[in-house]
Amino acid sequence: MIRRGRIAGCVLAAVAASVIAAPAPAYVPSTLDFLAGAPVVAHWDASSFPITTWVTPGLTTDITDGSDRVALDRAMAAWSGVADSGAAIFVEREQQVQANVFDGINAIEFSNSGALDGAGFVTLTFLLIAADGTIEEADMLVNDRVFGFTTSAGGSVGLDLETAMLRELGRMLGLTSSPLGGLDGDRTVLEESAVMYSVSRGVGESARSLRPDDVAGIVAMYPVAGTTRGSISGRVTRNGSAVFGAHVVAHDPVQDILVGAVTLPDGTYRIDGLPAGRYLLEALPLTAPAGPGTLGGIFLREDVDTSFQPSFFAVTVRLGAGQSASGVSVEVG
Ligand SMILES: [Ca+2]
Ligand SMILES: [Ca+2]
Repeated sequence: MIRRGRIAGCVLAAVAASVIAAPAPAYVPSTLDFLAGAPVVAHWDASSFPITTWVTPGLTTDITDGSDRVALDRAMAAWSGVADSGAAIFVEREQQVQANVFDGINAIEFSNSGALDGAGFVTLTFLLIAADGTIEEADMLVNDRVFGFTTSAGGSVGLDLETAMLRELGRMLGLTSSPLGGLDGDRTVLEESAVMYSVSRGVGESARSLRPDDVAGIVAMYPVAGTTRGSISGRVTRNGSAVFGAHVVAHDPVQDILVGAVTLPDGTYRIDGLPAGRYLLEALPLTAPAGPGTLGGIFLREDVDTSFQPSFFAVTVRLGAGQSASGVSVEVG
């Protein structure tokens, strides 16, 4: 049985797109919520790598010097080059393609169609997902009609294409929005925020390299044998009962690492893909602009608890290479 999962992409400001597919952990793999039973985590089979894509010839009409293709290739190389992850994706050819057509081709379509007039999304990713969570195909639609793109980071005109591609490729690989990040006073995205942060970078902002949360996410989804990364797991409770939807953030201030996960309905969380380090942990409610709705999937359920007080864990976890720490739990108020 094949179900079509549609995952909202890089939406400037909060546009509530219809979402079938969606996730679990601050990096969050896309999950499907069939309501009965456990969530299904969307993922590519290891044999799918490297994923081949076809892209619209010449990519965006805003850029004619070929730097747009370079930007896309660099974004693909960033995901493909993560040590400890088996994920890989590349452009096989430039050819006219259509996104959201499940034809066996992973298409990246830059569209200038008039049908996009007034459309608020920058990019959308469409995943074809089998009932067991296996991603069969991924298409990306880029709204070249409404939005201007640039390859000059920090420019005052246009969205940085490499930044947009890096984020949306994460969705093609099976990650969804991460709540790990924040906005500063003038509403720009904080530098250290995950590439997959719920709020995408706007004009003049860029994030061309993966943050530790993004790296942990792709490693957690597609680990290679012998990885030296470890995990921290436990449970968040309130008055002894499970807290669903708590964002648990592991922070190593010395190495400047921030990686998070979100608790499941039973209150448990698991942060995989962690480098060795000394981690402080905090449980935070999912709040705007990275509220539960931005994660989709099971986090659209009504029993996500967003009303508890942010709480530090009593313990600091010293995690050695490849080690796992379990039972790291906290009671929140
Ligand atoms: Ca396709
Ligand atoms: Ca354009």
